[in-house]
Amino acid sequence: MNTDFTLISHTLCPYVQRAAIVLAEKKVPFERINIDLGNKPDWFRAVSPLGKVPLLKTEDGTYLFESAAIVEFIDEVCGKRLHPDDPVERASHRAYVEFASQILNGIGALYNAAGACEFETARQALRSKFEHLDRRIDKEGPFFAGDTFSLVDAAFAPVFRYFDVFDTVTDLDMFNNLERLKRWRRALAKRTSVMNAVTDDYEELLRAFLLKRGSWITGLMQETDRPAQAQTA
Ligand SMILES: N[C@@H](CCC(=O)N[C@@H](CS)C(=O)NCC(=O)O)C(=O)O
Repeated sequence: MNTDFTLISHTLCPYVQRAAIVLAEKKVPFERINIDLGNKPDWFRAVSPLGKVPLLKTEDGTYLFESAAIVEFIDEVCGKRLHPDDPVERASHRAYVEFASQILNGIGALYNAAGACEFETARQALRSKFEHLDRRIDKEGPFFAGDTFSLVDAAFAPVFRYFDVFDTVTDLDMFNNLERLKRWRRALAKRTSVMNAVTDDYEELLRAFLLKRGSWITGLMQETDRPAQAQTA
């Protein structure tokens, strides 16, 4: 098994987490290099066609880009397959990995929303996608396709992680009454590969990132933080 992989990363990137989770599921050791996306190094610009992370540097020095291509490559060359054998099921899993990417775009729309209306529109759009997922995921769980962890799980774990921080800021009513989804979220949060895909200071870094947005959620965070600041003053 190839153990000479380098994952070019950013501390908060959910797409990087997908690759880190799949590498961990396959028990493949890898080096992780975090780069500053606000000040991209020249070497990174030279090897990243879209200027984005993740990149996976393989043993022969090839830089792979796009998380979907990267995780499928890892799945093909390392250990037991996480993608289903059945072609229809596999195509459906690929589509739900893309669905997770669309939800990540929706999360971006939520945290970038400038005002209450925009925020509410983004919230509702996300909620309806989660309602669809709650109907689609396996009835018994705990994962997307039942008791076997798949690439769809690796794509959704970073999605749910955002809500661990959002939940400390405001009640988004995102998962209320979506019992299968809540069970899935809990199962993913307990998974070692998922826990280790970010550093211990992830929540702190995400909070700092959100506080700098100057968006509607930034205001909500400042309101939530105010009583604590007043107590310590
Ligand atoms: N479709 C890409 C999305 C990757 C992506 O958006 N990465 C972000 C960080 S989470 C990035 O590198 N952004 C830098 C930029 O756009 O300049 C994938 O799946 O790998």
